[in-house]
Amino acid sequence: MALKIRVDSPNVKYTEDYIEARYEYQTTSVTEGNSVNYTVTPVTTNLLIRTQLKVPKLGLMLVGWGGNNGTTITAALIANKLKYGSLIQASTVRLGKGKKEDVYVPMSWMLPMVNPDDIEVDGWDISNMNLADAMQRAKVLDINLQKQLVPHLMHMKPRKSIYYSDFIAANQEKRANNIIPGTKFEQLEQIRKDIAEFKATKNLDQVIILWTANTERFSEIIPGVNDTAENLLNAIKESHSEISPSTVFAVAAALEGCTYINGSPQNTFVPGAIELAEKHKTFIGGDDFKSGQTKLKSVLVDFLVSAGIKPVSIVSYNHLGNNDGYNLSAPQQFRSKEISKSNVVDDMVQSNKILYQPGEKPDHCVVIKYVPYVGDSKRAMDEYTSEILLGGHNTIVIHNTCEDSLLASPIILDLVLLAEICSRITFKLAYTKDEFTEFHSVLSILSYLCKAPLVPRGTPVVNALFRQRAAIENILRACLALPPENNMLLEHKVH
Ligand code: NAI
Ligand code: DG6
Repeated sequence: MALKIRVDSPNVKYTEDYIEARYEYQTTSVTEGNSVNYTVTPVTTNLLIRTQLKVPKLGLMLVGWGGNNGTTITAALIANKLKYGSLIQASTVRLGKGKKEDVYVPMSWMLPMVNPDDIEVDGWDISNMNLADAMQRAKVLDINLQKQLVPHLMHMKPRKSIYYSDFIAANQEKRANNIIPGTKFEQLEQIRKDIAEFKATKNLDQVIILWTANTERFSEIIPGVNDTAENLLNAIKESHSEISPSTVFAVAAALEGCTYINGSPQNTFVPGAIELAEKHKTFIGGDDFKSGQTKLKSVLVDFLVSAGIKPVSIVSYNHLGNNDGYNLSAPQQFRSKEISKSNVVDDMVQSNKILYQPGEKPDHCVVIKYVPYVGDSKRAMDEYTSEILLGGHNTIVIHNTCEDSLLASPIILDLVLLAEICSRITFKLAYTKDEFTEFHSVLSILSYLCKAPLVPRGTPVVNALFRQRAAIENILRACLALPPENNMLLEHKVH
């Protein structure tokens, strides 16, 4: 594997199989004191971080393959491969200071990553429409691009999937003509067979499964049913009515040793599903792609609160006319999305106790309306009202129009590439005989790409976008024994 970046440091060792970084991980521990408010202690942990160099042959299985996101990401990957003008993987990170100016490189250069052109795509849908027809139904891509892609997509047909009518909106029923019959256990077994068959036929090293199907209602957490891994497996055997299709997919993924990512807001990862992933040492990530309105919110509220400006009312409307909007026009499915969109400012609000008293929060209202005419071109309107100096008010209004699926598809790709590289990174305490260990099953590093980040039990949720991005950047840097980006630029500030 030809590396794009090579670090010249005694702390980095390159072998044929891996890069090993000796890394001083520095944190700050704070305790409340008596004589002073806080006692602060810098803590250094010496780590060895190993990144395997062999990039696997990767398969991606999308649940909801025939939907707007499913067809758009598949089309984008093919268009990119055939050089039809698609632009993917466009974000860069600052590597360091060059002779004259800062040097920025694509994030994918930091460590050897899967080339999107090499990803094999497959998937399931409750609709049997082939991907070419489904792409045309979605009306997302430019007509000329659609015409070029039809021959490449028409032979792709989604596998049969799992449909329980009360989890997604009743208005989706007419799409459901491609369903695996039988009990929940038989359906689980079929999904497992699909994964194994795809892996064997395409000779893949690894398969990642990603839910980009309709938003489901929340599942009830019932003791004895979905609260532990064992109970969840038994509940599937008994075809318990509260087990959702997305949870059956998550169980299949864990049992097949696959990473599973949830791009929708529902609570697929019931406690039993998380425990199962932990038991099988597989990775899970989610929930709900953070694409437009929420991404901006997690920047804007961070800016306001950290500047000492107090948001007191946040009102977010959007309307859209795609099938996602149609599904979300049903109350229970809207409720899943409302929960996911509403909690995204909590950590920022809690970070400033000068502005907010304990328990105080801004009013936060989320409205979504289905307006068929606008199709995939979602309109998002936000009003942020904040209190400023001497009882004054600052009101910011934003109107954003964008093709929903063109925002979500790159996020799908980033989630997959990042989850894959995480599976090749291991850690151990330096100077010990400990074994190298992997990331926790719950990949909270994916928070940057998710509206309602899933994190390991009892660990902090970070919603602020640039903190989330810095986490990714600095972890990749740590794998090369590079210090975190601190933005101090003292070299330019001191004589
Ligand atoms: P879509 O409605 O166009 O596609 C969903 C597809 O899932 C449909 O083809 C449907 O037939 C299929 N489906 C439903 N239940 C299924 C099941 N049990 N198994 C297999 N297939 C099933 O929706 P779109 O726009 O592609 O969005 C997909 C999901 O991503 C939605 O839940 C949406 O809320 C979520 N999302 C989308 C964002 C965006 O910007 N587009 C951002 C954040 C989340
Ligand atoms: C309407 O809100 C439809 C949703 O699926 C959104 O398009 C999606 O959740 C994106 O939301 P946001 O807030 O990240 O732009």
